[in-house]
This record gives sequence, structure tokens and C-alpha cells, in this order.
Amino acid sequence: MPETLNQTGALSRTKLRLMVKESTPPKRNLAAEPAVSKQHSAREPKPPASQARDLNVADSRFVISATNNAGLVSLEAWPQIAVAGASNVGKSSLLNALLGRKGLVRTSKSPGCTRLLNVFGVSFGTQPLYFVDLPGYGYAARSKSERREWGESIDSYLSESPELALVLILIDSRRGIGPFEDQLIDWLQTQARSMEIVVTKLDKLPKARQKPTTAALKKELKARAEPMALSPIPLVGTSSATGEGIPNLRSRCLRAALTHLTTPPSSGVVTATEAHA
Ligand SMILES: Nc1nc2c(ncn2[C@@H]2O[C@H](COP(=O)(O)OP(=O)(O)OP(=O)(O)O)[C@@H](O)[C@H]2O)c(=O)[nH]1
Ligand SMILES: [Mg+2]
Repeated sequence: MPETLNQTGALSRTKLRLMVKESTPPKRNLAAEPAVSKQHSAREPKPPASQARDLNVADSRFVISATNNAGLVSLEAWPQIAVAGASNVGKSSLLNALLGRKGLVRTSKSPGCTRLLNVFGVSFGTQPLYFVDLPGYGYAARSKSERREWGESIDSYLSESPELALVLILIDSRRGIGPFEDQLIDWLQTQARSMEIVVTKLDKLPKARQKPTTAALKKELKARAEPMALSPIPLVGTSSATGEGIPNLRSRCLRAALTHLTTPPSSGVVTATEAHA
């Protein structure tokens, strides 16, 4: 049984629940939709070189807020990219940088700023896609039930959205991979979701520490993938303040989106052997 994410970072093995309140729109009938194509990044074809080089960012805008997956039924069937990470890690700032519009996504010095699934639309080149800013986990100043609800809404979204092409897992460059990221990576692996580790706030590290920090994280990801015969989760170092790594991350998001659109529907979960085929 897959692990359920929670807001405290503690490991739990409770069943995934979908928090559908009576007031929310009816849940999509996922059984009637094409099977989700879930792939590891190792199988992704490269986008056309011109798209990777000359990525034009257009039409950035806020689209909708929702408490869970059921609240996203009105969206177009465009690929979605989720932005997950601890409170204050820099999710909303990263989105502003990726979408090329300062102030589009609300950021704050105080943790717990983002409390809903906030969806933003953008075109990378000619490809429209959605970015989904997830509430930060680990923010203790809310009530226990509120934190549980957040965990459940993130669970439902990450496990059930057929359009979810990639999950960006943000890690503060000064902190590294903690227990929650560990749990999130393991759980997303059981869901066979494509992931990318995004190291944030690189500018806050002394220049001489930046490369060694990302290199050490890459080594850690390689070590964790090896026993499962999987390719390591890719990693990109970024700073929303200086723009470092942002064009690279955009083209990686586009690549994941195109792969999601072109990969024939599969039965869902990809085994370690399939991921290496
Ligand atoms: N120096 C620097 N500061 C950053 C960077 N990214 C984010 N910050 C700052 O970190 C704080 C938190 O950023 P947010 O983008 O609001 O973080 P968040 O993860 O969306 O936070 P929640 O919505 O509360 O979960 C803000 O004060 C940002 O200005 C960065 O790359 N460099
Ligand atoms: Mg935020």
C-alpha cells in the first residue's frame, strides 16, 4: 500500500484518501479517461533543439485555485507540472522566474503563504501547459486538521491527475534532502511519476560552495537509485533571484510535457526493468 504524505514529515502507511467535500465539483471519472502515461525521466526523448534553445515564454497567467484534484476538472487537457517542497523553500518565487512574470505568484517571507493548489497557465514555445503551485509542507502554525487536509489534497492531486507530466521537488541549497523529501520521492516512485530535483536559492551559498553542493546531491540521488536499478532523478541548481538555472529548467519542463503528450497510454506503473528498457 502506498505511503500517504503528511504535513509533519512522519512516515505513515494509511490508505490514500480523496478529500472530496460536498461543496466541491464532482470528481472526474478517471476510469473513463485514457490510462495515465507515467514514465521515468530516463525514457524522455529530447525536444527539438530549436525549442530547447529559443524557448519563448508567453501568456503567463493565474488560472484557478482548488483544494484538491476534483477542483481542477475545468482545466484543458494540457500537461501539468507540479511544484512541491517545504514551506518557504521558494516554490512561488521559482514559478515567477519560470513564468517570466515578477509578482504573478504571491511570495512571502513568512512560511505557509500558499494554502491551495494554485494553477498557472503558460506557453513554452508553442506548447501550452499548467504549473501547479502546491501548498508547502511542514508549516506548523496551522491547526492539525488543516495540515492533514493539505496533505490529503496534495496526495489526491499527485496520485490521480492524468495530466501530471512532472513533479518538481524543491530543495533549499542550504538544507539538502530531508525526511519529507525522502518520503515524497519514495512515494512518487511507487506512483511512477517523473520527478526533477530543483535546488533553490543557490545565490545564498558562497560561490565556492555552489558546485560542490549540487555535486553532493547528485551523488546522493545516484546512490539512492542504484539499488532499485533506476536512473538517478535529474537535478538542476537554480536561483530565482539571479535567474541561474531557469532557462535549463524551462526546457526540461517542456521536454517532460512533450513526452507526456507523445507517450502512448500505458497500464500506469512502470517497473524498474521497463524504466531501463
Ligand atoms: N535570495 C533568494 N531568496 C529567495 C529565492 N527564492 C525565494 N526566496 C525568498 O524566500 C522566501 C520564500 O519564498 P516563496 O517563493 O514565497 O516560498 P514558498 O515555497 O512559495 O513558500 P510557501 O508558499 O509559504 O510554502 C521569500 O522571502 C523569497 O523572496 C532565491 O532564489 N534567492
Ligand atoms: Mg508559495
